[in-house]
Amino acid sequence: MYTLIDYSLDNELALIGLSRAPVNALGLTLRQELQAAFRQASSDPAVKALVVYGRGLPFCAGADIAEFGGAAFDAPALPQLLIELAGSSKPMVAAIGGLALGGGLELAMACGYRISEPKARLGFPEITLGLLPGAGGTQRLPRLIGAEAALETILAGQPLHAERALELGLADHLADSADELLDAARAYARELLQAGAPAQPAYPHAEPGVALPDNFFVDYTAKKSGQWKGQLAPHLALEAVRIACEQPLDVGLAREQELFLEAMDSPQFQALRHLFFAEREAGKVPGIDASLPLRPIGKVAVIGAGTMGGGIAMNFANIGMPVVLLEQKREALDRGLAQIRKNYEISAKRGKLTQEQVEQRMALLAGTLDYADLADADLVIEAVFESMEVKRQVFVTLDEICKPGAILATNTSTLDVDQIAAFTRRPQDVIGLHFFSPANVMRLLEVVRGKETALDVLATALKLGKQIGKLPVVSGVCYGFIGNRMLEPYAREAHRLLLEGATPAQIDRVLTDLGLNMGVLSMYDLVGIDVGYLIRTPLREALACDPSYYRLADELYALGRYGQKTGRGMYIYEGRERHDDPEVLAMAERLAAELGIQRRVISDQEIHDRCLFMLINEGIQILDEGIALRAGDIDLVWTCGYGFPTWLGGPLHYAGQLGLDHVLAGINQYRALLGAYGEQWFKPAALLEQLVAAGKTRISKD
Ligand code: T1G
Repeated sequence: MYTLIDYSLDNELALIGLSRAPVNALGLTLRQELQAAFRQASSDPAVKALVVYGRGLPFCAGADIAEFGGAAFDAPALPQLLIELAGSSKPMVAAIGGLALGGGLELAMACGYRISEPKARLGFPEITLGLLPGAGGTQRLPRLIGAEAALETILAGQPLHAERALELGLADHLADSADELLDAARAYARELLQAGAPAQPAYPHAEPGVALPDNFFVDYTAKKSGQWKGQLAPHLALEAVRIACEQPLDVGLAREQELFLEAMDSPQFQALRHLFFAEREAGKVPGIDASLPLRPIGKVAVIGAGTMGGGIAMNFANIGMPVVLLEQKREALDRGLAQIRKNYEISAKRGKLTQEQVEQRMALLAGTLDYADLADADLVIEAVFESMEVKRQVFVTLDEICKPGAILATNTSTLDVDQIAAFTRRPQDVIGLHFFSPANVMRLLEVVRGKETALDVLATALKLGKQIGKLPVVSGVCYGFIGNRMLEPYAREAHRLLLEGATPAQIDRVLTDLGLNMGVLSMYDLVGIDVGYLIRTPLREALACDPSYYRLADELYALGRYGQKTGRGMYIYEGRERHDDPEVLAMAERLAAELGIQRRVISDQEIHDRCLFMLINEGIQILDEGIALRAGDIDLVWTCGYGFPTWLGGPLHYAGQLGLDHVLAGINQYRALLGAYGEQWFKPAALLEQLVAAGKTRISKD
């Protein structure tokens, strides 16, 4: 009778097991069957109580995101279904195993009672999708745990651990383990019946607004809205919780629906849903499927104990994997290990690690000055100086000493991985693993496949990347791979605009107003103008055609003004304070005169268009060359690695929102407006022209 529900009777209990792989997403069929099973149990006089659980699966990951814009509201729509369940005349126990997220937690809250297993996670990720809970979450949660805790939970988007859910009153009990959850839920249901418990107990915070200080929501918005820059959903979620504090439940549920539909109609939801599925697509590479055997990785070696090497090593120690860290000199090695310990101690101070975990992880990290200690490593990652000669020496040595089948990885950010692979007799075992600094924090990992990289090496790197909590994105070999290659023209326009009349502060403000974490010029001050200068070395010769190319940055480099690290770069730094530097403005004027550039007032729109259109154009070119497999991969690189606003979906999704024809017209307009400079740089990618000619609104190669 049911295909996605396991319905069974245990004497006076009806057990409703959700079983829609892989995460019990509440798609139409599951909703229909859940409604039918609920009605069957409700109308069966032998049934006195119901238990809802995830049968061999997580309890429920929420509404089926793939259905939005489709069957999401086909009857029984989730909000209406949960109102029906909440009106049950018989006690219902939700047995939460694994996770209850979004609509899944709303389902659990529509049941009168909740029992969880100790490792379960309960939360509302909707805000990360540009949404808000839309099936009673904003109305029931405040009544269960109080308005402030509810607001924090909904706006955080991060799940609560079961212990915390118990403390807050979101869960009533904890089972001893996941294996015992269903038995414990059945026992709990019987206890309720024994005690004559009501089907729907009174809410602990029946009037959640009573305990709030005056003007709570106004003050909360004033305090937090800076963090919400440009995002719609947090404001809608706050409004929904405010309604919960002021209106009866049925009024609040109706208002929540209106606010949810407003969020769902927003471009921000489209953008965040795009990233949600892009993230799951990123791990799928043609030619790699689950049957491909991976290379066993039991021991990792990292060469270089500097900032990058130390951060890289931490990723593996964090998952319990032994790491040997190689340096050339004892003091460098000791310094590196000391820095790692310091990083862990900071996490411990913040309560993210126990002291025991710090010691466990440090015990996994062995230092050495001897390459011979790398001989039995299954994976070696070099994070040495960004020089091809240094990389050559490292890989020639690794080729000599590493065991057959070991994966040899370079952390280079711009050098040619194929050239590095060719230093060895085993290019099939060589791959790029481009971590982003700080390597133990940043999620993005560019996995750079050389032309000879073996499929099993690539597959192993992708799986390991996920295991260490990274978001691996595959890139082909080219200058700067995906991220840094796109950064080059984006930042080039910012630097050129300085000569044409814009100021660093204006340029950075336009970009942060769009939603980027940092303006590109202050980003270079953070990373180091010297780093930028060195990274551009391979390009400089090829680009001698444009004497204005990053000219002001090169002057600052020559003056030793590297940015934050020297207290002066595009800006002057006094501690954390950043100030405009009049000498930079004067330098820009002088250089413009030398270069014959007519300075003028530059509009914010021009800054936006020139920087973003060049970023987008390069991304489309990368896609066309096959360096990136999908537009979504490119969007992930820039939202996860470069602070591009997630609610715009990444540069290429954003291009679709702007209109590809608008982007192409803008590029052509600036090519005409900017004379020789425009001719040099504002060349539209052929794929962009093809997409526009075909009337396409989104970017894909197929
Ligand atoms: N809808 C549709 N598909 C989903 C899904 C969902 N909610 N969650 C996961 N999947 C698919 C995913 O695309 C992938 O598919 C597979 O399941 C495994 O996922 C009304 C409006 C649950 C923590 O935001 O956070 O409820 O690639 O690779 O790493 O108020 O998936 O195998 O074909 O991520 O173990 C709210 C989103 C929805 C949860 C599991 N819920 N999902 O992580 O596996 S909106 C969410 C996740 C809502 C209500 C509102 C994670 C996970 P494929 P995976 P995982």
